[in-house]
Amino acid sequence: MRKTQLLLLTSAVLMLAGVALADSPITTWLLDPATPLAREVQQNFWLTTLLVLPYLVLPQVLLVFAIWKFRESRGHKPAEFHENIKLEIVWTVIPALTLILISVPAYHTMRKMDVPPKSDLVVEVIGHQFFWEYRYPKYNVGFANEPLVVPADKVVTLNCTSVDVIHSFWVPAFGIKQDANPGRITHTWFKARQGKYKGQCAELCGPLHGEMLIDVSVLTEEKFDEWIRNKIATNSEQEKPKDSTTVAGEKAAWLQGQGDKRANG
Ligand SMILES: [Cu+2]
Repeated sequence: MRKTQLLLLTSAVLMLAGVALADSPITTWLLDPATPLAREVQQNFWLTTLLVLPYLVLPQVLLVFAIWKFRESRGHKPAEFHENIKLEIVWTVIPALTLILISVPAYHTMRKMDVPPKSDLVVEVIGHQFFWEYRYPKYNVGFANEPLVVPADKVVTLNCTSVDVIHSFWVPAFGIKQDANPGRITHTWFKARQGKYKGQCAELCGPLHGEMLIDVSVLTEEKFDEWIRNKIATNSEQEKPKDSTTVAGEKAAWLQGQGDKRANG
């Protein structure tokens, strides 16, 4: 018994250490949301959890109580009754009211997500099998398979689309997850504080879906200006920006390299 407890404790400690040491894990949105929208998502999460918790606890308590209170010996004749209209109305109406309570703030948040406020920067996000391409129409800059770079505390609107299948742009710390559909443009937005954030494609889009990661660098305004100046300069130095076929080829080669590394240990 002692040994099992020790083993359980050790694995729990190791797991916590793993979480703490991991390079900015994708799951921090719940503890540390990076945008006002993500904070609302977090508040909705806790409100929902709190409101539905009684429905988990109460039946379990009643079940254990009934097992203990109404236990009888073998051969006992069971009671024969069914239906209780009043009780059934009560246990339908109360959960329905709970759902309404949950839905009000949830709809409020979803409306905010759906309607981008006046944006400071618009970025076009284009999904490819299996990487993301970003274009900044205001600066005439575009690139693929590199981190998305945006200024901090500014409203950034993303216009999402895809050239092949359905992808989904998901950055949990920003509280956003938006489908990128071929032939359609969808919108999402965020206003993030400075930092580096991770995300990934959230729509199964093919064999390398799991490698379709997202990195977002949120820089101070000065740093962003510097970055965009550099980007404009290098973009015009090149004869023409890489087209997506080149990037797809590079990505395939890179993935092949990763696979070789793994295979060779
Ligand atoms: Cu994808």
